[in-house]
Amino acid sequence: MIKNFQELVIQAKEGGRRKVAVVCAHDKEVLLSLKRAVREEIAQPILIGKGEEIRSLLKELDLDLGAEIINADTDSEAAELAVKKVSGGDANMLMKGLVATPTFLKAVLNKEWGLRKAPLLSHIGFFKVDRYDRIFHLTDGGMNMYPDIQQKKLILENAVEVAHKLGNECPKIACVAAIELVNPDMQATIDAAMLSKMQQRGQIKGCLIDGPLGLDNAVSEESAKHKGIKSEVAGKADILLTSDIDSGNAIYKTIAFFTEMESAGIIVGAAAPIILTSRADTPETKFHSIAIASVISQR
Ligand code: COD
Repeated sequence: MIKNFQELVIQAKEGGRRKVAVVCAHDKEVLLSLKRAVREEIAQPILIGKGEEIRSLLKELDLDLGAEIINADTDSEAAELAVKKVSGGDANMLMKGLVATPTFLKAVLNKEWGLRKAPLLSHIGFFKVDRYDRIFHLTDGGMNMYPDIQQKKLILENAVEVAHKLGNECPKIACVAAIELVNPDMQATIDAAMLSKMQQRGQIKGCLIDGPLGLDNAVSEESAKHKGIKSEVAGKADILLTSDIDSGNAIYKTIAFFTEMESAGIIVGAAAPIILTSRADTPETKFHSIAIASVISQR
């Protein structure tokens, strides 16, 4: 099981360079992340967007990425060209640059030339914080807004597949809610309990699920013990399922802005891994996301 981002980068390097089609590449942080990915021999970028802006930024940053540059006049055109590069087999992965997330994702979901594969695509954030001994996965704070129980099942199945690809054969999943008891007035607690039962009955395989669990009970054995929770998952969660994009995104950004941590973010369930980080994420986060996408695309 991959325990930290250093191990992840080593595994990404073993797979050799992957072609990354970047949508709206005129972004400093994106180009700096690609600089590192090129230097580590993980990526070969294809930069798509406003050609002149990309060239002048490369010059300003004194970067030679050896990249193909493809001009696109609008963000939608850049997204379409990049997605077609991946669906046509000319690139292995897609990366979001300086473009609005919905514009980017609508191209990914295009019915004719998009990258749909699994029944539902979903976002996973990956975090390594000092106080926790493993990289934990957070889903879905980036794509699906208000998933129902069936969509939550699909989000979990995507997350389980990724955990398996990263060497965790039976990930522990916590369905996070505000409280650890089922309250009929709180839908998140009902969904969490149902997902937990679905795993026990074999309707969701390859993992252990428990919920509802508060975030504290999910990642702290001490907290779980204090509340008298007996669970194989509590305090040891590998994957946190959030009830909706608001809570997922808020947890993602709280960790990113208030803690010392390493992180990454990708969309899974598509025909190829998709690197989707927030505009505010650092070049390091974007680089880790390229590395994780690369490892997943190898497997
Ligand atoms: N996986 C597979 N197919 C999907 C998904 C999905 N996650 N979401 C929608 N579809 C399909 C639908 O079945 C339908 O066939 C078609 O796509 C259009 O569906 P709509 O009309 O519900 O979807 P859109 O195009 O209006 O919106 C899809 C987005 C992913 C763009 C939308 O859900 C969105 O904006 N999500 C939030 C993204 C965001 O702002 N993230 C911010 C954090 S970075």
